[in-house]
Formats: sequence, C-alpha cells, structure tokens
Amino acid sequence: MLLNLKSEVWNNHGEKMILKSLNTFIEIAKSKPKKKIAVAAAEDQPVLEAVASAMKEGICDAILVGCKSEIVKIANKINFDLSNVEILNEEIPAQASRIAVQLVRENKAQILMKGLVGTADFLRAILDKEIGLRKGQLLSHIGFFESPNYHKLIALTDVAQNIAPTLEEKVAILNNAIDMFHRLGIANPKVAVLAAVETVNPKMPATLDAALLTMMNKRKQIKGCIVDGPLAFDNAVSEEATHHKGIVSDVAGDSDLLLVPDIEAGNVLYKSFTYFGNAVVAAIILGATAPIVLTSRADSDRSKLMSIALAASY
Ligand code: COD
Repeated sequence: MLLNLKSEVWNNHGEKMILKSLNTFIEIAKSKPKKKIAVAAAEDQPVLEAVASAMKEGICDAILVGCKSEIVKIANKINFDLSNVEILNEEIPAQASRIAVQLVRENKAQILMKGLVGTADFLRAILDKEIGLRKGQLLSHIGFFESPNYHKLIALTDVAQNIAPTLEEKVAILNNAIDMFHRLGIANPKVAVLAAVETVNPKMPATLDAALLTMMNKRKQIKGCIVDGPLAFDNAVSEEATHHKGIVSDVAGDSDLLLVPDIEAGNVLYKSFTYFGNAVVAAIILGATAPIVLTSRADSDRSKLMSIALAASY
C-alpha cells in the first residue's frame, strides 16, 4: 500500500484505490511497522476478541492491563493464546487506565485502547496534566463509516469527546480530522458543517458557526480541505437533495467528513448510522501523543477490529 498526497490511495500494483472500505485500514496498518496496543481494563470479551483478531492480522501486539484472572478466563473461552501477551494485574478500572496511559507515555505501547472502564474515567486519565497524553492541542473523536447507502467512506466528528464545542474548538476538531485524512492519503477532503437547515438563521447558532467555518476556509484560515455549511444532512450526502434545493456547492452530495454541532447531534447520528443504516464504523481519538481506540459497547466485532486498524494506520 502506497499513500500519496492526492485524493487517492494506490496499492502495490499501482492501481488507484478509493477509500470505500474499512478494510483499507488493515492494508495500510500492515504496510507500517507493527505497533503495540495497551488496553485499559482489558477484562472485556468483545475488546479481547478484537485484540486477538488484530494480532492474528499481524497489525499489533498487546499489553493488557486489568483484572488478570478475568482476562485469562475470557481468553480461555475465546481461544486467545496469551503466551506472547504481557498482562499487568490492576483490578480498579480507573487505575488500569492510568497505567495503560503511562505505558503509552513511556512508548512501551504506541496505541491506547479502552476496555471495561467508563468513558469519562478513561478520558480523564488521558487528559490528566501530570500523567496524561496531551500535547497542547484539543483531543477529538472521529469515526469513519462504511455504509451500504453511500458511495465512499464518510467520517463524522466529534460524537464522543467534546460536549458543546465553541467555534474555536470546532476549528481544532476540524484540523485534527483533516490531518487524519491527509495521513490516509486524502489531500482535500470535502467537509460539510451540519445544521438543521442550509441557510444562515441567527436563531440557530450551529448555522452561524457553519457559515464562519466556511468563510475561514475560503480565507485559508482552515486549510487542506473544502468546507461548506451550513448544510442539512440530506444536502450533505445526497446529490438528488442538493439539486432539488438548487444548492451550488463543491461539497454537497459528496461529503467526506461531517462536522456535527454538538455531542448529542453527533452521537444520535452515529448510532442511527450503525443501527438503522447498517453502517460499520472505525473510530479513534485524535490530538493526543498517540492514537486512542475508544469503541462503544454497541459496536460490532468488525468495527472494533477496524478501529484498531485505523489507529495502527495513523
Ligand atoms: N482536549 C484537550 N484538553 C481537554 C479536552 C479536550 N477535548 N477536554 C478537556 N480538556 C482539558 C481542560 O482544558 C482541562 O484542563 C482538563 O482537561 C479538565 O477539563 P474538564 O474540567 O472539562 O474535565 P472534565 O473531567 O469535567 O471533562 C472531561 C471529559 C472528557 C470527561 C468530558 O469532556 C466528557 O465527559 N466528555 C464526553 C465523554 C462521553 O461521555 N462520551 C460519550 C460517548 S461514548
């Protein structure tokens, strides 16, 4: 797999590949040096299954931090051979998160993953000023969705970390996402800033932020992408809806990335993609010193594996 900085990924035979399938992340990850993943509170069957699959694919090795007796019990149940896996016993999930974070800080692992620990506790360990993984920029979440109803992968940000981002924080969330697209070989992703309508309405703050972000992109304050908004969801993803409304846009109907106004809108959209839209997601947290895999209990096994692959592609 070769990456260039055009809007395509090329395989080893020189054939052009478009980011249509999450499997691309496995290929990219395999083309890079193998990484080690530190799993916080690893005593969770779906998480251990994903780690075992990722190890089988050859994309990572693992250090498991958590309740050792539970980890061994689950591993036996799912036939996960732990002979090459380091286990650090820590039964308190918040403390296991801090240990896993420390392993990444010391570069004993290059990817961090959440296991059976509350999201907020896990994120707090990462954000901790003393022992955390901050590098002076905003941390944000991105999910890449493979949907049978869309012609390519589509990403969504931020549906899990920042609760009610300000305009400034939205710029930082966008910059994190754009950097990820560039790393994946997509030079100029099309970004739709979502709102309820495609016109600016002073009573709807999301439309004001969207218009400002669009202008900031036009004035090169936000670079490396094409931003348009406000766009309602239908305009962002459907060419037909775009024509019907007479919207002239380089982004509408062909978005690579959707920026949501807040965590509620984003989380509902994310879960509706997977529950009603049969989409599979690969998701990580960006902006820390290392990529962080934070999957939801509701995510499928393939989704968890693809999230590890995405982190290993980083
Ligand atoms: N990036 C970088 N630094 C941050 C970020 C961020 N996204 N968020 C907070 N910080 C810094 C602050 O500047 C501050 O220095 C420190 O971290 C603490 O910030 P607070 O006071 O906002 O911390 P908390 O503990 O109140 O909140 C942080 C959480 C991550 C817990 C909070 O933002 C949260 O609950 N997010 C949603 C998590 C969630 O439930 N997701 C559900 C979907 S899976």
